Amino acid sequence: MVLAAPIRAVRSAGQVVNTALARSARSYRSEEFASDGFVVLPGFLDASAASAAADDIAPFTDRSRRESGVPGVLIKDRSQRQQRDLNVRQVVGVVPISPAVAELAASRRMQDTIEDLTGWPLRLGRLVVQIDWPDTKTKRGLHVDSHWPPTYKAFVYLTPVRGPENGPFSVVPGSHRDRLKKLRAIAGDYRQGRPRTAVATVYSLADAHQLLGEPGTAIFADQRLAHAGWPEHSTGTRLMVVAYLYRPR
Ligand SMILES: O=C(O)CCC(=O)C(=O)O
Repeated sequence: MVLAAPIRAVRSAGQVVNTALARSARSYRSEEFASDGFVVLPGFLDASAASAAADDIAPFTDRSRRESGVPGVLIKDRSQRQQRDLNVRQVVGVVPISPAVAELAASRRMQDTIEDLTGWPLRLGRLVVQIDWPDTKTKRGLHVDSHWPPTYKAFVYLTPVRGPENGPFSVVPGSHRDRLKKLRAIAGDYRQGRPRTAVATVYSLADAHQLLGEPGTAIFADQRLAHAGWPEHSTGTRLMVVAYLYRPR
């Protein structure tokens, strides 16, 4: 398509300008969320509901299984489309297979919580359960989900994540507010032909906090944070609900 390249260029320029100007993170209603870009809420989901959800998902942790067998429920292995995160599976559209996740979605608690944190209405997009088998070799490095517009996620651990060996979701606190560093990262990514969401050249895992928790712990995050699954996941299959949250356009 002749117009595709100019349209992409205009979009990228728009992202750069918006990234440079973005101040909105400072105006979140929650001071903690404004300053750190995330909160960890232990016991967000009852331990019994987390355990029921983990049981619902257990049949899908069979690596040889490629089809869910349930209409509308998809099994997506990252290994089928990329060379990193080779031990990550997402089960997409989990409501029909997990009454516990269905109840969480129907409760609107995730939208209410992120709205309380940001002060903005947000809508729930995709709802998946992520299955992470141990991986100490192929984890994706520090990245953002977007530079602009901001996107948000709620993660709810369904299995214990007690240390680096369980592959915790990890973030560089406050990095959602950085603008100059992001512009440096975007420029480097552009020059090197990397995806523009890679930020490992300007942030280090040494600055990242591992977010630990028992089953039922929720993490709400501004996904402009530099983040990654901890790359020394050596023990235990990690299960977590991932809810995508967006500002309506
Ligand atoms: O697996 C993780 O903890 C990282 C997840 C992640 O990078 C994401 O959802 O954007």
